[in-house]
Parts: sequence; C-alpha cells; structure tokens
Amino acid sequence: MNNSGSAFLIEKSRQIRKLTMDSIGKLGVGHVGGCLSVVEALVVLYYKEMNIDPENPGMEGRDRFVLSKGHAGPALYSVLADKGYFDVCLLDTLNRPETSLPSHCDMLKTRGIDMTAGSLGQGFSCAVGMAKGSKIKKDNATIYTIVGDGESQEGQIWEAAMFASQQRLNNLIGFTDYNKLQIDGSVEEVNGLDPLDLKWRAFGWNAIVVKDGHDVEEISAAISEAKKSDEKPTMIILNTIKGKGVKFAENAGAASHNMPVTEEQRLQALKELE
Ligand SMILES: Cc1ncc(C[n+]2csc(CCOP(=O)(O)OP(=O)(O)O)c2C)c(N)n1
Ligand SMILES: [Mg+2]
Repeated sequence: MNNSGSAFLIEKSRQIRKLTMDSIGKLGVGHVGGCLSVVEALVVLYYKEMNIDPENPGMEGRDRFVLSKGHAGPALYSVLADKGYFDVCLLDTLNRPETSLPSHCDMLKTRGIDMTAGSLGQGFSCAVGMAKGSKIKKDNATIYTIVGDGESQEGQIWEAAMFASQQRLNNLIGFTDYNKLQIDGSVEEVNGLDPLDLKWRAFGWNAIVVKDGHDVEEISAAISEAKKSDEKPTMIILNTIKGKGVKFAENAGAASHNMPVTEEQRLQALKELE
C-alpha cells in the first residue's frame, strides 16, 4: 500500500482513533470529542505532508506543528507513538501522575511536541511567531497549526491573525476544527463565527473551506492549494464532527467535550472502530 495514498491514510485514521479511545478509555475520562474531530487532519499532516524525522525530533529546518487546541493532546500522542517518537505502551500512562503525556500538550514533557498549548489562543500566536522565525532563518519550514472553533472566539487569535498577514507569512497553514461545538454548548449559541471564511479573508488570509473535514483527499488538496500561496498565510476550515467515529461521543453533543468513558464504552468504541 502506498504509504501516503488515500487508502493508507483512511486506514491510519482508523488505527489512530482506536489508540486514542483505548488510552482515554483506560484513564476513564478525557477530551473525546475534540480528539476524534482532528484525526484526519493529523494523519494527513504526519503521514503525508510534514518534513519531520521521528529519529531526530529537533531536526533543523523541520516543519512544525502546533496543536493550539491543546486539549486534543491524546489524539496527537497516538500519532506520535505510531510514528515512533516514543513507545506505544506510554499511551497507557496518559494524564497519570509523573506521565510524559499530560492531557494538554507540553513541549518540555513529550518527545515530538514542538509547542506547549492549552490556554486557548496562545498556541496559535506561537505558531505565527515560529513562522516569522522560519522566515528570518530562511530554513524553508512550513508551520502548521490547528485551532478549535470555540478557540476562535478568543481575541488573541485575531491579533495574531493580523500580524501573520501583515508579515506575509505564506509559510503558515492553519486549520480550524469547525466541529460547531465548544465546552458550553454550540459555537453558534455562545458566539457565532459565520461567515468564518470571510472573516479570515478580511484579516488578509487565504481561506479554503473543506466541506468534509474527515475526507483525507479534500484535506490534502487544500494543503496543496495553500502551499501555492506566495504572500498570504492560509486558513483551512475543516467542517468536522465532534466525536467522529464513535457513536456515544457523536451523540453526546457538547457533553463529549471532556467526558467519562466507562470500560464498557471503551470496548464498545474499539469494536465500532474494527
Ligand atoms: C484561554 C482559555 N479559556 C478557556 C479555556 C477552557 N476551555 C478549554 S477547552 C474549551 C472549549 C474549546 O472549544 P473548541 O475550541 O471548539 O474545541 P473542541 O472542544 O471542539 O475541540 C474551553 C473554553 C482554556 N483552555 N483557555
Ligand atoms: Mg469545537
């Protein structure tokens, strides 16, 4: 199987969902919804797009990834483990005392994590700074970042957005995980974002809307388009489903944000993902 073809990426997404539900389920609680909604984006980046070396996580000139919605750490840890940054067994230590895999991403604790995140808005600002740094160093890196839609209600996102376009950071490619839910309810009822693509364009960015944010081909095509940009940063808006792939999470609505997972539910999720 071609190791970046669609069939491979679809199969990999299934495996990453399984690893993620297994680790959160063994812990008994976690950010199930927001982990499952970003799986395909992570898989396309880590198995197809990014210039990285798991043997040498600090490689000069590597592409960078910032999971600004840092609470989806467990999904990223599944990817990093599968890529060989650390042993898959470590996933069983998720968010336990002394773990190197805390609930939210921490660059001082986890091999392969390039930026600490969790305070919403900050990771995105760091990604903008990293893109500027790469331009200064002329190391040809691409900086990728994922923000949440609830996170996009933070003023800090828009301050950083203005700076990125003013600095012509065409080496910055962002994704919005537009799963329409945040912690307190629907994004629309808390503080709606639409028309989100027009907002990004008004801030000087390219905006690409991906109709199905779980379609690896659509995601890949959007990244190819973004890479053609000669001046502007690009925001790829992924229409996703919070809890994608696991019925009890998909049906939970905003309650899937940080939900308990019983042993029965863990096994049920693994069966659904067979
Ligand atoms: C600055 C800040 N304010 C509040 C929070 C608490 N918080 C954690 S996750 C979250 C909701 C995020 O929603 P969204 O970005 O849509 O992420 P999803 O759960 O859909 O992955 C909130 C308000 C935080 N982590 N940081
Ligand atoms: Mg959301």
